[in-house]
Amino acid sequence: MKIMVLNGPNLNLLGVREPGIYGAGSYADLIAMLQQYAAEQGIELDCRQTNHEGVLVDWIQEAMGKFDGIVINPGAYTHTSIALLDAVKAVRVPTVEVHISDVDARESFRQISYIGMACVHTIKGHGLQGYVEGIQFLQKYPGN
Ligand code: CA2
Repeated sequence: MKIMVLNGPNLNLLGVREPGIYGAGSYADLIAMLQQYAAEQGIELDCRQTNHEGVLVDWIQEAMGKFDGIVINPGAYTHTSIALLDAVKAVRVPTVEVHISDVDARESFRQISYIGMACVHTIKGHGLQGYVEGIQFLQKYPGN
């Protein structure tokens, strides 16, 4: 099983700032934890981070026909990007949206997710563990 894990803008700064909201774990810690889980489960993970919306669109398209699922934290593009929504709709690769923080308990502008309208599942407020839960959801997803 092959899963693409995508992180959007500023998530490379995890652990560096705002630990009260996003926790103390760094981006490197997150990837190490996910790769360890994947190795235990025999899953192939491809983990990528970018600050650029179009790069996320390119990567989602790349997953088509090559990956069994996508776990994505689109960062702030969650709340603005119809391009990401269209990409997930187009590729028909089961996609789980993950947010480290509980976006529903924050500013009202964080309570809209465009990409979420095309995702098979959304996980919010479970910290870095939410990414593992996203992979687990895809492991159980019909057809996988
Ligand atoms: O809770 C999440 O995972 C978010 O997707 C994170 C985004 C935010 O815009 C979304 O509303 C919710 C922001 C990521 C910024 O990450 C940072 C991490 C450490 C320090 C500064 C920013």
